[in-house]
Amino acid sequence: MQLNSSFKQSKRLSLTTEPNPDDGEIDQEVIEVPFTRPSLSSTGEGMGVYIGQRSNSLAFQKSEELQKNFLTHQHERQLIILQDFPDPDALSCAWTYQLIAQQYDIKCEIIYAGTLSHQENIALVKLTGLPAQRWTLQTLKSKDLSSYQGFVLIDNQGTTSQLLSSVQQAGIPLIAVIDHHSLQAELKSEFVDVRPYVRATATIFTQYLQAGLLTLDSSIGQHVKCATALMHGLRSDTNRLMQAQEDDFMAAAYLSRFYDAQLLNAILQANRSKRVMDVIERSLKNRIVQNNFSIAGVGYLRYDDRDAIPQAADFLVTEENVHTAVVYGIVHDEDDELEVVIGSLRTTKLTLDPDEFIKEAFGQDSTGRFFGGGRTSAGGFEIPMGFLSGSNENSAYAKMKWEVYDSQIKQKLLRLVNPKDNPIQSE
Ligand SMILES: [Mn+2]
Repeated sequence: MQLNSSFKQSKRLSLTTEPNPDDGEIDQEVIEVPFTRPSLSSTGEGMGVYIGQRSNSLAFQKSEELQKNFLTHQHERQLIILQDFPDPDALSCAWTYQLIAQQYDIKCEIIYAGTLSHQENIALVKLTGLPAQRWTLQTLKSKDLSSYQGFVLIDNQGTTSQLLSSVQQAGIPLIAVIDHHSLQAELKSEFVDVRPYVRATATIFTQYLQAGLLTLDSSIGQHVKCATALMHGLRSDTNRLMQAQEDDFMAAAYLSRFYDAQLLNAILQANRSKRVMDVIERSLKNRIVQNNFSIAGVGYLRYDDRDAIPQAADFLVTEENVHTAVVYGIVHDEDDELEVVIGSLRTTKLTLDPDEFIKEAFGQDSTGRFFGGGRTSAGGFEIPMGFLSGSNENSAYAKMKWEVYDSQIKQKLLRLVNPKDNPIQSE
């Protein structure tokens, strides 16, 4: 069930034994105990409502147990080991664990040995800032493993990670296993929460959140991003909720209070290369927001990746309080040593005419041709760099050139964005 065909890397999982939904396992696994409020929960809010009646007692019991485990490991450092090709379920849960652990001054590093091969995984990590690191066996050798007092397996049981044996050989104890694959082997772990009848580990982690292990707050950006990541993990392991069961739906319902639908949408638009994601990341990092305009220069990019610029603008315009985004960069064609500044504008503001805006901002060349124009809600521009093209092997020159173009474009845009001397009404 967790093996979604869209996640090819999952094929490498050996954890494929799936419970038969008809074998009654679900009811056998869960002890029916009347709902009682645990001492654990500080928020408790909505718990009885949002966690399926069948499993709430187990979810509570495990949350309480996990909290005790955190308490005994305060101020320590832990490694969270994911499968070599981690999927959104694994990544989002590892991040949630890290955030919960922080409250106990436990510092966790989220590591995997392979790659983020799927577009959506790359998108997830880049767009949410999810703190996962790739550690190869080589990396492991360069680390002082004695500084870690424990390791944790999330959404796997160690059978899909190259890192496991080295970490075990270093004598680091296994602190927790939290997974929804069938039990692979008896694991010597302090804490075990393996629930094969749950469709996503993200459901288990959401239940921990509901039980009060971490109080999500919509005004904290990281919480919103983490909730979005969990929603993505939950959706991708349940084939967009089509295979979700009551617990998974309840978890999704809870996450719906906190997640960012637009961010999730951006993550799901996954037909993007890694280089495109890098450009979007740069646009996020470099953007300046003024008077509801978001402006971002992304530096140099290859000709093949020029489509990343409109995609970045599409993404930036989804930010709260932004109605117009302009993203630009220097696109170079290696063969011809040709360079051109390419920019895109996206707006949701009905009274802003992209064509007029771009023509006003950048004007015309010596032959009277405008550098760009637009249509409803979108526009673009191209400024040839002529004599200044090429010679980028001299990095100081390349940097200087970018800085000049970057400041000139910003000056021209900000002249219009700034209402003081704004010839086009933009509010
Ligand atoms: Mn999973």
